[in-house]
Amino acid sequence: MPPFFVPPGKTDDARPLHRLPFLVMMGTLTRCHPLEPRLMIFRPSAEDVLLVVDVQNDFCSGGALAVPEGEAVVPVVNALAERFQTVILTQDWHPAGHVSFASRHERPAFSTIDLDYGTQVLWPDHCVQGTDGASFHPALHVPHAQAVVRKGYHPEIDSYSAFLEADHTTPTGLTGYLRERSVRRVFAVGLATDFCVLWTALDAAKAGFSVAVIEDACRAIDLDGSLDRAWSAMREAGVERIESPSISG
Ligand code: VGL
Ligand code: ZN
Repeated sequence: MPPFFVPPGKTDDARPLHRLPFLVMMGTLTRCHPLEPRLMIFRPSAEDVLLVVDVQNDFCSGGALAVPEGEAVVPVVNALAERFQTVILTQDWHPAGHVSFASRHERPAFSTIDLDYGTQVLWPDHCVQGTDGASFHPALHVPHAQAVVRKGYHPEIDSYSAFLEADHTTPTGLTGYLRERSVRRVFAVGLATDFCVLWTALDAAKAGFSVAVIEDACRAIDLDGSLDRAWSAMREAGVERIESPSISG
């Protein structure tokens, strides 16, 4: 590998190609914000995907499993999406009587039970296939979104993650889809930070993608400290925590 930098006293005129990798890096990777030098700026390219997690009516005000301020992510996500060529939406998509519904077990909502695949939080019935609650928020405006990944449709398995169901084995197909499209970086946004965004970001990192979660484009449920635990787990997994001004247009 030839050196990128020319020793003092020499000119690199004779070897202009040596500068190419550096210029390529400047063009497609990161640089610093001009006013805030420590803020990394990401310029989305064809290798980046904006993954919009579960921006659905049931997770917004008035919905069956309303996330506090859930709808506040909508304008932030809309603006971010304009900066990405590749946008994928996910949709929580449960059959009636789903195993994650408290009503199925005659137990209180937000209690937990042990299932074959581990501990399951029991939720109010939400995002039932084909209902208004399962529809995207009406103000979500991402006409160029290229795929919708539905998850949680197996009656006996939940799926917070857009990559792997809660049994940690059943794939949704998203890993293969992104790899075939040569995606290398995943920017995750949406609802809820401490459940579906969390598990999606962790599984994306495990699958070998570089992952960032854009915090101001997410809102959390925050059940018994779950939000703090979520950020710790993401930090340990190497997931970047960034804010939407870090994405350049
Ligand atoms: C979610 C709880 C149950 C989420 C989905 O989108 O974070 N949370 N189902
Ligand atoms: Zn769900």
